[in-house]
Amino acid sequence: MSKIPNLLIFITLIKLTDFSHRRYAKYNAYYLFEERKGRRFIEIINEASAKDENKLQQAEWNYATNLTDENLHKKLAVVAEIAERTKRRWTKLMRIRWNTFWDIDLKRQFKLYSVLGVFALPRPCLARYNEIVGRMEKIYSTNTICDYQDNTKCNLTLENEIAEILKSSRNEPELKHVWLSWRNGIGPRVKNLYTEYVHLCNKAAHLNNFDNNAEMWLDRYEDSNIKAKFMVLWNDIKPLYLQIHAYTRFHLKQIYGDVVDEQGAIPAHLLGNMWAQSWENIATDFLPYPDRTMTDITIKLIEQKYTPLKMFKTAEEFFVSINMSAMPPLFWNNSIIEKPCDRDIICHGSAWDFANGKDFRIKMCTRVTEENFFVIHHEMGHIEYYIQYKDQPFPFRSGANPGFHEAIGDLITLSVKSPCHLPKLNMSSNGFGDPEGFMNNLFMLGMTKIVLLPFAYIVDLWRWEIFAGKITPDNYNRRWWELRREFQGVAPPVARSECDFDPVSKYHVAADTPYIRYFVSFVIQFQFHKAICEAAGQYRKGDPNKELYMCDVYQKPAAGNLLKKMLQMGASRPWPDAMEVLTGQKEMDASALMEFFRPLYVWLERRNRENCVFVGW
Ligand code: X8Z
Ligand code: ZN
Repeated sequence: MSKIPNLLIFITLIKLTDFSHRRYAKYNAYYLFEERKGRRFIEIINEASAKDENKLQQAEWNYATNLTDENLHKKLAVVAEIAERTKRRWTKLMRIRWNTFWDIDLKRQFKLYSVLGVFALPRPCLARYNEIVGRMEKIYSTNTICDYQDNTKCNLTLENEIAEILKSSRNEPELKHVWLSWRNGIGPRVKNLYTEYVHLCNKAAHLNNFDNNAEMWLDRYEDSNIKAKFMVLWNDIKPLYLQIHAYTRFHLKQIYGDVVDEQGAIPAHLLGNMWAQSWENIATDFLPYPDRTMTDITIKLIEQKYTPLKMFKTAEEFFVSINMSAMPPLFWNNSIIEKPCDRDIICHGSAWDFANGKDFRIKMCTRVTEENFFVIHHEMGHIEYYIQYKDQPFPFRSGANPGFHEAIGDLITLSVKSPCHLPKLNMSSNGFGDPEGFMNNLFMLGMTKIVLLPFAYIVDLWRWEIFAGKITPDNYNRRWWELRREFQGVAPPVARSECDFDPVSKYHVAADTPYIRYFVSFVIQFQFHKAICEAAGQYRKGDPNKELYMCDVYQKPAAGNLLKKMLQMGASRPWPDAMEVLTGQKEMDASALMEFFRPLYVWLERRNRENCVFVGW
């Protein structure tokens, strides 16, 4: 080849490079300027957004702790005012070309702000949406039922008498009465509101460029394939659930006879819980080793003169023992930990972040029971998360995903409920410290942790289908019971129709709170447990003295220090990065959970085989 064309090409290339370089520099200067502008802008809106969030939380707290129409209207006014301001900020924000920013932290803050959510609704629609949710919450929270024996006594509440009956009664007609009355008091009153609510949620989703509200809810998981991942997790865990289900049905048949079908779905009112989401309350009726009686923690709490405050202090002490935070002074001043008797409040437990770095609260109608003792740990886990990420920029003050937030307190309860910890609280009975006692303990845990999973899955499978228009109001209840049967293997005690509306008898459905977060939490808390136990030297794979279900991280700061590293990140990175900081892996994965319950799985499988129990339904 001749040299001349080569030279020409060379010169042309230099010219081109030179030209594109200059153009690139110009381009660069423009974007750097835009990025600097973005950084200044974000500081301003972070401050304004935190202030607005504080105002919104105040208004929501006032309604949730005193369910009057006046407080609802005040809340609607505050929402309208804040939505206007947020929309104005959003419009400015979207004029900035943040997609090209180099600084990934800054870009992520813009990205998180770019989804307006329900604030995108026009003012009257937003007001109506909030009014509907407020009304549904109130109907749910003020629902009472009549006594089975005495139908003039009609002030039985969920937290008190109803929970107690479901826990201790084995009188099938009474259980059916309670189950039905609770649903009769809510479903028919809420059905039309719910239909309108679905329409408004979808309208908001469309305004945010989502196909429907399910897509908007799932956006928090930042993974377009997340639904498929949930299904994989469920299929990994299902064999264990099937064994628990078969074992439980076999024993319920012995208690209730003909009411229970040997091979069918279990009647939902016999499982010790209003929604059959946790079967722990009936577990003591058929422990793997009935001679090794389980500790009744409720009795121990009462014997040891625990008050709601003492229960909170005990939970706090655990967190502090692993070098996490004590609850700040405002927490003790502002929280509501007992049901006030002079007004209606939402009793379902919740933890609140008032977005100013110092005001964090729990609202809970605490009673001195085992279940409440663990709910306190759960709620305090939320507060620990809030405290750890309080110094992050405002949009990052959130869980890595909603499931992470739900997992923190529960993670601690895995230690508290371990056979090693209960004796430290003076809460173990004789025979607790041997392998048979351990198996009983693991069974009790399975009856809550494994049993919740299919329930948590279908609460949102059902809502996703509704938001996607696959189920219409004339099929709401039918589809609900199809899913209940298919995934949980439970059935209603009497025929249901579309005049009933059973899903809304669950708080989160009435209160517009997504539920798949608990499914996520109940899987990943075992991954977290494995990681902090390893860090604390309390777990070693393959070591029979350091099994996962035995681990207690109490007084092990190494566990808390590792956990804090992840909590402090808040939502600053996509959740797989946060997961990696704590566990070294980027995926949600059921193997830690299956390892934890392995001895129970082996035991149940053998026992069901020996008893020729049919597995499935
Ligand atoms: O709602 C809760 C917490 C408040 S975030 C008490 N939980 C779910 C429920 O009660 O249905 C915790 C576990 C499941
Ligand atoms: Zn929670």
